[in-house]
Amino acid sequence: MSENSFPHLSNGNKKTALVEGDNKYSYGEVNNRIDRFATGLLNGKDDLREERIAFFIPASLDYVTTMHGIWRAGGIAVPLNVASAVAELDHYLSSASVTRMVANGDYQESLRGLCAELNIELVSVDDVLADDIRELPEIIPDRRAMMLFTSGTTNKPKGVVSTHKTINAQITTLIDAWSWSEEDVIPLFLPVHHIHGIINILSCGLWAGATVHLYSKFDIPKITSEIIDGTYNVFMAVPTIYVKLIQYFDTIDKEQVDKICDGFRPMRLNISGSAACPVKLFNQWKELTGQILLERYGMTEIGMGISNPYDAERRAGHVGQPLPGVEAQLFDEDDNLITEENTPGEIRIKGDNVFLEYWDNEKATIESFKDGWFCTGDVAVLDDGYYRIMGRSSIDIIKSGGYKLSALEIEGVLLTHPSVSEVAVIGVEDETWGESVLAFIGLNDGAELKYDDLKKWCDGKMSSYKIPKDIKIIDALPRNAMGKVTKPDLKKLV
Ligand code: MLC
Ligand code: AMP
Repeated sequence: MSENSFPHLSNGNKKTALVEGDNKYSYGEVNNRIDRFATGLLNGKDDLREERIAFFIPASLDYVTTMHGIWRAGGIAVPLNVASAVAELDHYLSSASVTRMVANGDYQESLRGLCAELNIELVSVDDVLADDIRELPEIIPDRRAMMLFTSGTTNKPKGVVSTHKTINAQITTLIDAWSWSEEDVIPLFLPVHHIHGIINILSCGLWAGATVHLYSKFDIPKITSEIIDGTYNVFMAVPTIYVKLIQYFDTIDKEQVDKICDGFRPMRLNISGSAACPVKLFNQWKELTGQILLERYGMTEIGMGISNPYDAERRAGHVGQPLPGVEAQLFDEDDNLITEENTPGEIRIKGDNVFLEYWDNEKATIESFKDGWFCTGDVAVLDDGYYRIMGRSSIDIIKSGGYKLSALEIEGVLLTHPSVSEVAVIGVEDETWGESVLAFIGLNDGAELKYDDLKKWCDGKMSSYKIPKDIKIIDALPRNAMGKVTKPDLKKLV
């Protein structure tokens, strides 16, 4: 695609694209601003030639301007988590060789020291916006477009690079499968450094000509008051959000709960994804709102892969069937294709939706593909025609609140605490978060460690959702004959 193929982003289109607080912006206005931003970024050059430009901006008009401006000018957009700790940012910026950073106001101030240290030019959106628009480069679909950081089975997060073609495929399959249209109005309150917020909500919304309401965080009172007013007809969230809404209902009076549920009832679609939606939650939501949640399965490297149908049975505890244009198959540990039902295997994916590479990490890229299939590390069965996710092949990957966390990354940080001699991190089942982080810690001789002190110490070293929710002090970690910590044995201690 040429980036400009978002069909509704065109001059003169008066339809409202974005709502941010009391402000509304039409597709035409947004389009013009993107062109001005792209022109400013180019600053006389003909093409950014895949320069990595990071931005530290919550969901907003400025976020959209920056993302699309980078795309149109031929750069690689690197959206960052505005809740990141400085130590995490250092890794993202260095490993992506970022040369420019876009941030406004207080966010900009918080980055000044780090950007100076890394020799990164720090600019605001207003600094970049040009007064007029110059010719922009022609972008061929195979060009790199975006890099998102994902935690995996390695210590530090890897940069997942997608091309314009990847992004196009990820968006258009959902436009059709979920019947997006110009009539749609959706709130975006998920973080905008992950595909759930970026692709499924923001990009699909803008591609379809819908209206996207932008929130910098999940603000329950504000969002539910719009729901009561009937503002939205589509709602997409991680399971934790549905849990938090139900928990909120326990804190307000019944009349108010009924009003909110009546606001959800007429919506055309409620979606859950990014982590398993428990059957209990699926049923509770149906009971409360009449909505049959559409659960789907995706991953940073593939966008959405498997989805329950829009027009047919949405089955609790199942993620559905491969989306149009996506091939999905299960393979056993010897790489044999599994064709029969109810036999667990790793989900492997092929299609234009699959990412190009891990940035500057050929080894990891090669290792994550087998015979052209991307190996997700998720284990599933086919159950009466629908995929059901069983879990992950790696115990070191934790899904908490919809965030994918690496146990190894968290262990790496905790090990630098002066009292800690050894540590093993696992995910434990949690009703609110899906899984929560638990750290087993061995202490140095004579050392003591209180949870609250450790929590405080972790501040600034990792994002808050990575900080263990609990710790257990242990004399010695269980190890096998090779000296490797046996995490399944730790799980038994919980
Ligand atoms: C936050 N807290 C946690 C936590 N996250 N505690 C345990 N486990 C977690 N995971 C704690 C904080 O430390 C803080 O504690 C308190 O909760 C409030 O923090 P918060 O950040 O204000 O929480 P809240 O706004 O309620 O966040 C919940 C959430 C958020 C669900 C809105 O986690 C979220 O946006 N998740 C979505 C992530 C996402 O988009 N994933 C998609 C990835 S893409 P204290 O003590 O300081 O008060 C992908 C592919 C696909 O997965 O298929 O989509
Ligand atoms: P991320 O790397 O953050 O994109 O997270 C992708 C991972 O989220 C997948 O590999 C799965 O483990 C998990 N995931 C996404 N959707 C679902 C779902 N519906 N059910 C279970 N796990 C899911």
